[in-house]
Amino acid sequence: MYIEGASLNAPHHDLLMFWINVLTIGAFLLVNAVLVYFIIVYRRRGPNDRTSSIAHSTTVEIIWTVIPSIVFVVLYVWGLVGFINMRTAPDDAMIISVSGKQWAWEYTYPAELRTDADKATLIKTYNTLYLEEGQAVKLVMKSQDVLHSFFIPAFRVKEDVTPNIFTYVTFTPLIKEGGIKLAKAVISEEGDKADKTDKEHARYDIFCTEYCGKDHSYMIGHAVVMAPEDFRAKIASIEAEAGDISVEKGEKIYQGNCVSCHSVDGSRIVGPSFQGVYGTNRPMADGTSVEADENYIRSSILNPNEQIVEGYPAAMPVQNLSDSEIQSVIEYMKTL
Ligand code: HEC
Ligand SMILES: [Cu+2]
Repeated sequence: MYIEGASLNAPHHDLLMFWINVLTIGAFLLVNAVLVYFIIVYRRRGPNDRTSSIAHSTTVEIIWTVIPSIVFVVLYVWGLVGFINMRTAPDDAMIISVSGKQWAWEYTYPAELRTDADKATLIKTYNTLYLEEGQAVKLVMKSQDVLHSFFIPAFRVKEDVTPNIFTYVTFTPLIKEGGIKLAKAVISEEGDKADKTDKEHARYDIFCTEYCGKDHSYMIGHAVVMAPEDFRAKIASIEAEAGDISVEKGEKIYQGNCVSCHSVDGSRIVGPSFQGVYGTNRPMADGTSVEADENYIRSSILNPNEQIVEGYPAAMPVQNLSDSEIQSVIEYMKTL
């Protein structure tokens, strides 16, 4: 009935939820059965059938006060234990910073994971959150703009993400069958676009679950849980990638993500050609003009609909590229 739980706390939540369902459905059926029974047995049988005036029954009142009270106290204590577990991060929890914005999630991993301690490379990913199996994590979260809410159903965690206040969730992720299936399904569907290394790993959905504007429904991501050695290797490759800025890398990204809409030979496709754009003045749809420098290209990639080039539709989807990828695209555009 539920998505399979994939964190250490999940079984506790699921069992409690199961019994709350059993009790509420049971109480509903009991109350309605008694209601129907009374309607039939005590129906008005004629014009002179008067209700006897019973004002009070101590026995009945004690029964219907004491029994539900015991049930509620049990549920309360049971829930409290789960809540305390859910809010207490173990001392060795890995702290990952989460930043929500319209409409993406950004994750920054702890500096201790760096293999090259001399360089201050930030290890960041967008939308995909990489986690180590069995390692407790604490996600410290904030929003760059409006109210969002971070939700990973499989881990049974959910918390609002607000501007100005840090909030957190903590859990210990596990590799479960449901997650492995999800990872495999994606690999076969998206063919070679999917990350082949995900094969042996579990992948779970992440949602923004607070309506946060036009593209709220696209604010989805994935948590990929990996065996410890694979996790280290993945983080090391993200670190290496983050330090790598080059024209060749920019050209590769262009071929992979932009070529369907932008040419490099001056011809018009869906969007303007990249040829000769860098450093020139670009006419905007609102009549102003903007110099195509690094900032302009960066914001064109991250917020495509903020500045629209004159004569073109606002048809460019948001490109979730990392900082080094954007830098590489800029270096590539300089060569055109
Ligand atoms: C689905 C089509 C589409 C894709 C894919 C796309 N773009 Fe665009 N892009 C457009 C359109 C349409 C415009 C013009 C309207 C606007 O300014 O948003 C544009 C405008 C731009 C501009 C401003 C160009 C100028 O002439 O001033 C830049 C820079 C840009 N895109 C970069 C990229 C990069 C980099 C990628 C790939 C990572 C990319 N785009 C992928 C459609 C696309
Ligand atoms: Cu959101």
